[in-house]
Amino acid sequence: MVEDSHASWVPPNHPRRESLFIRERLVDGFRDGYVAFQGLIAHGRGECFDYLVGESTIPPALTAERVAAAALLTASHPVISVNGNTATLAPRQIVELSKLINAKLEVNLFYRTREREELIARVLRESGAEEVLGVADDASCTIPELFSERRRVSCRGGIYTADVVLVPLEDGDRTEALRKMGGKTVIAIDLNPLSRTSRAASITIVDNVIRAIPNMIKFAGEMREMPRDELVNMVRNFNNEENLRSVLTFIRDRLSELASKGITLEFPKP
Ligand code: PTJ
Repeated sequence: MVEDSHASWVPPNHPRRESLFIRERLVDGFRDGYVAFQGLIAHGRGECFDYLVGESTIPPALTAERVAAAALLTASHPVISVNGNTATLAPRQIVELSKLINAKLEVNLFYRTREREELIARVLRESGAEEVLGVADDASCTIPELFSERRRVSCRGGIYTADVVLVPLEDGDRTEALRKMGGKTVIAIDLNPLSRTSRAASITIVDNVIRAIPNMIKFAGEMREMPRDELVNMVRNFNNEENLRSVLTFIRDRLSELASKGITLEFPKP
């Protein structure tokens, strides 16, 4: 359950209460100046795909979350990239995960402004982060073959030199550019299994950031004492193509079942 300051006006028995809370978080982040206009549109797209998976973590997503935790635990230089939507949806969880896996946090924005960078860094610090990379002049390294503002990254052990990068919820250009750099495992969290991000990542988690990050925290906690070889093998044996096919198959089967069972709500007969 998402705790929220909107609890007073959303009726306790509203059938979409949780979803309304989450939506309000985006609006709050937008009003506070760190969620982009376009972040609101992105959220709507995410909600649509969330309906298709049943607004819960589906088995292939759980597999990807477990493998992602293994990749992060065995990384030499893990980095978590944070944008406006992630900062408003799961700030404390992102910081908790970063501490658990010893990852750096870096602000990286498509719609980059100095004000948004600083506000997101502040949100992360207020959520317990000690260091936040990628703000102002710190973002002075450039990802090759990338022409959006996302190309600007920290040279201080951030995305530029990372061997494993977690990119929750983004547009696909950077994921592709990071893969092209070589030597980087890119973990994406994206509810759209067909997005360029999903198709370009090394490990794609088709799940809502709201659920995926807590799941990864749980897995990282459980797996941190596991032998390193076992974790490395988990990552090696993971096949993203197969996993994405399982996501599509899951959605297809779910829709077929719904179509055969019937989807309208039942009401008392007049
Ligand atoms: O904060 P900035 O400036 O970096 O901008 C962030 C946005 C999200 C606006 C920017 O990266 C963007 O334009 O992204 P797109 O191209 O709209 O892609 C966002 C993807 O995230 C879409 O495939 C959505 O389905 C997906 N998505 C949206 N909300 C969630 C999500 N995936 C997981 N969890 C969500 N809550």
